[in-house]
Amino acid sequence: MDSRPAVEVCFTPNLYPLHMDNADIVVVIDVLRATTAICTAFHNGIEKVIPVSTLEEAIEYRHKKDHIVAAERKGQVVEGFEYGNSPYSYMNKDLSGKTLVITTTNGTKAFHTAKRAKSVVIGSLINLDALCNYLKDQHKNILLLGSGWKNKFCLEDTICAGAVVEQLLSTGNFSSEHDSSIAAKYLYLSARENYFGYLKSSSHRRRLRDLNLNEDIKFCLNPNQTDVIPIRKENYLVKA
Ligand code: 3SL
Repeated sequence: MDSRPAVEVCFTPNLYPLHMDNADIVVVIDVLRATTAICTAFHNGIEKVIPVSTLEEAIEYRHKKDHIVAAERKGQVVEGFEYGNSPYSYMNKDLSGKTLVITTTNGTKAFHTAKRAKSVVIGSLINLDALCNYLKDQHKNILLLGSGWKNKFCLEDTICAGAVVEQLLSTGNFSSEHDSSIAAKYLYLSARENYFGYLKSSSHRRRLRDLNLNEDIKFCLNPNQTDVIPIRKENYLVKA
């Protein structure tokens, strides 16, 4: 039996029960766009992020001092909310000391799917190398959880998971045995020269393009723009 820690991939939240038992650290990934937006917010000074599943929960925070409340459904800012899920909303403003409360269609739900995991961190392409360096130092079993779209497989989350699998396996200190992890790694290897082109016909790229969000897509697919590693503490996220 291989005694090295495992790095495995779970394609969608509804498959999580099949994978969760062996996971010490769950990495929640929603490249387009929730986990990218969360990393961007931390990079620009947000102190704390509270991911919530429902609009009702988000509304409860609306009048709290120093709280920014964000809600996305169908790729758009929900009526009545000032913020949505665009990483650009969290740039070029003073966010220091503030708390972001955010609900999105899939990403924040995936965070809650992993609620019983010992440790949860947030992954995206924009914090890819920093995330991998952090994971390499933990010597723990890692599960990369793609947020998908309403429990359907998403290519961009899988490619990001595959990039992590590739980096961790290349150290020789991790093992991997599931076909989902092998598939994610091969998809990453095919995509890595040109994520934007590779994902041209993917469902969520098309969905966001139809909402004129091409600049968001380009930002989310541009790796290694930040070193932040959002990590769960109680029911919220802080910087590791
Ligand atoms: O599903 C989610 O959590 C969102 O990231 C979707 S969107 O990119 O805001 O449309």
